Amino acid sequence: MFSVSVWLHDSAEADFGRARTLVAVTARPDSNFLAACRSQPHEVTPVWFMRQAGRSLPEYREIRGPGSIIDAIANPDLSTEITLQPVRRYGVDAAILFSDIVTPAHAIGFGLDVVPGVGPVVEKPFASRDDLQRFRPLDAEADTPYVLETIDNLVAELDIPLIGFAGAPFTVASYLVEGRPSRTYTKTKSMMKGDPELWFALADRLADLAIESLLSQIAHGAEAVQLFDSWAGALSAADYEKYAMPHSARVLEAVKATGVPRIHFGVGTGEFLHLIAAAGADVVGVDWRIPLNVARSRVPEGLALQGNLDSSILAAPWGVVADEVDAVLAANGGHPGHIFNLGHGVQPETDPTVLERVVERVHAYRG
Ligand code: 1CP
Repeated sequence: MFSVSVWLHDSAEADFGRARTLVAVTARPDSNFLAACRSQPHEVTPVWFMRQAGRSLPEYREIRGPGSIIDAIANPDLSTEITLQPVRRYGVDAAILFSDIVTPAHAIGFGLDVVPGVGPVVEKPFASRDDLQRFRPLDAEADTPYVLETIDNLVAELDIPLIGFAGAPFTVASYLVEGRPSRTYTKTKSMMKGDPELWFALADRLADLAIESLLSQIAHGAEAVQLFDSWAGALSAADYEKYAMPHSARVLEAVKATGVPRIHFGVGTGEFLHLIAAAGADVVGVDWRIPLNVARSRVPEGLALQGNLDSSILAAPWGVVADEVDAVLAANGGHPGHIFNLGHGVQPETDPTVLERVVERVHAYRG
């Protein structure tokens, strides 16, 4: 199905004090998604949806059962099936691993759960220097064997690329510090500015977790990775640059040598898209707030864009949705570096048949 090549990873060595051998999967010549990630010519605009697995799919709700998503993630057969469900139904050009951005922190025993209908909840939020003791390096093979077994299953099964992912230090820190989803990020911002040394120590440990997790996912066959800094838009450009970007940049730099395309995404980051790009991305994720032609003017030549249909309009009549799909494609103007996606994740109430039609329409487009 694909060929592999072996890399020795220096930054990981620096980060963990030990050498790592990585297996980087070389591009499938037939993947429109990987070609678009590299801004290379290809036949059809590729499309996948953030949060395509789970949530809105009845077949997901049927097999998932009640309880924490953490238990589902720890079950490789179940996670494999959930990852495959949207691939079968929608005919998307990439699969995204069924896991969560808090999986590594949970795996090292930080003491968190993902509560249905709420999201990540931390038993004892990160608040002081003493809490740094609750971190240890992630050993992905030993701590998250279920994630890697899921990837092994998927790589054997899929004929499209699998996207691995991690949460960016800022976004994961926001859960650990606030203790639960937040709208204001009051504690996180207070720590950032009130005790920058503690903040940088926390963000540094979260960068380590993300690096180890991403490298292990790539070693097992993930052919692209996305760094989710979903809540980075809560920061001003200046604060993002000072307090968040250096840690994300370290993560993105650490996976660069694998050659696997790196997608970097945050909501509300239009005003500092140049920084999202400068952190070290091959593909910049764009939310629904700015058109792709404007986004393109804010990132360097040669970078691809991913986005950016407003997920909230998917409930509108089909004619409206179709026009919005066309508007996204028109704003891209036929640039080869475009991966069609939503501006953020699929919302739980989305009718899956609308997403099926979106995929058909994107694939039928000849720009
Ligand atoms: O079954 C459930 O418990 C439903 C909710 C759910 C699901 C399906 C959560 C809880 N996580 C997930 C899976 C998940 N999370 C995936 C798998 C792939 C897919 O669904 O297609 C991915 C990529 C994530 C990543 C994730 N988790 C992000 C980044 C993506 C984004 O939407 O910005 C974030 C911010 C989280 C935290 C999280 N996990 C779950 C929820 C409800 C939340 C968000 C909470 C909040 O609003 O802060």
